[in-house]
Amino acid sequence: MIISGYSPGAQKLRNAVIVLPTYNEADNVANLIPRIFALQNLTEFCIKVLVVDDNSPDGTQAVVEKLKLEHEELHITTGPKRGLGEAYKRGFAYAFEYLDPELLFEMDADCQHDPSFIPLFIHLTEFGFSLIIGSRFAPGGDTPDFSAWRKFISISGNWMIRFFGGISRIQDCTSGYRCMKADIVRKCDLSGLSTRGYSFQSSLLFELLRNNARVIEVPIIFYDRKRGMSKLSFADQIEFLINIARIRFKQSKEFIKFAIVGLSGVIVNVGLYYALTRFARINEAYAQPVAVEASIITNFMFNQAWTFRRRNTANGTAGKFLQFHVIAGLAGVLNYGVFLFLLRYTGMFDLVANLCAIACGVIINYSLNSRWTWKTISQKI
Ligand SMILES: Nc1nc2c(ncn2[C@@H]2O[C@H](COP(=O)(O)OP(=O)(O)OP(=O)(O)O)[C@@H](O)[C@H]2O)c(=O)[nH]1
Ligand SMILES: [Mg+2]
Repeated sequence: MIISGYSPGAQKLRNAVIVLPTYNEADNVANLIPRIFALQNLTEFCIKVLVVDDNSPDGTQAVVEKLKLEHEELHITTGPKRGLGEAYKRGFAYAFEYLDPELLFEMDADCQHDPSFIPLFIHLTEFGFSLIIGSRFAPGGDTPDFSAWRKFISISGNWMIRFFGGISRIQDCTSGYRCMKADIVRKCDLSGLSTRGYSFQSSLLFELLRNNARVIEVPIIFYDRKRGMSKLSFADQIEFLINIARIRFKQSKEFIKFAIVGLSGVIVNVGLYYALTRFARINEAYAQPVAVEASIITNFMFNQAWTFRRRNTANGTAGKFLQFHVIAGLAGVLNYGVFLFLLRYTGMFDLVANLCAIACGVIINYSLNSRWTWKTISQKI
């Protein structure tokens, strides 16, 4: 495919790094790498290929070293075998340090991913997409060589991750053919992601979405490998299932913490109000705002030190403190509005209406604080 608007020969300042993890892929890399570099003139990006090899005993490294003599943009990093996820983490870290990527590709080295999609994926990033997925399950995509059993495993696994993980809009969550804007990958916290193949891919997808990746799926046909052996094991499939539960929990963990902190705020609020009015004999009109402010302060401190402690955020503490107050005010108004509405227009029992209003307040409070006050900027790999 030729993408228009680019004149070959122009100096290329932007890099697209294709990260190819390899374990015993000597025959495949000899075939694939020249096919990737043949696309160099079809895009305004400089295509760089980074092989991440785990000391393959079949001589993959020797093949790559030989190819390097012909392709100056071919790079290799080697290390011990710790699974596909670890290989990708190592590859991304290497690319960030030495290759100055604007785009990062994930791609299997076994020729199951057709490299001719690379220029199209790159082109799509110019339209604001930050994650392009080569999708086997989007309309037009297919896995014609899969056995009935593998098709079942693959489709049901994908279905589970889509629906339990709350990302039903993505049709292929475990595809290993992706193009990502490097800026968004930099923001992801990769350190805690699984080490194995499928679970790494789905966990990375969640991290990318959490960092507001704009996604498009491009249908691909995924044929069986022609050379070499698959590394997909039964253990990979088990870990994939366990990982779905982990992702579900991770998705709700911060929210649960936020709700617990909110509850502690209620205790602070009521306790302080009681102490001020009963023991210090302070007028209710003064005691109430003091109690509210005290609970906002303790809530802020706990959220900062516990709920969102892993987040690497853009704002300083003073800014966050201010934003937290603004949101508390907004949530308070919403809470009151919902309460009045339910009471007046639905005839709901007042205590139930109050509970519903509190639930709405907590959700809006969490959503705004998560997206604004503790908005993530960049997390170290
Ligand atoms: N560096 C490294 N690469 C790996 C590791 N495991 C798999 N790979 C590579 O990751 C890519 C995908 O692995 P495959 O075993 O082909 O997995 P798959 O394509 O999902 O499964 P099949 O369709 O059965 O081939 C290939 O390029 C492998 O060589 C690993 O532990 N370390
Ligand atoms: Mg494969």
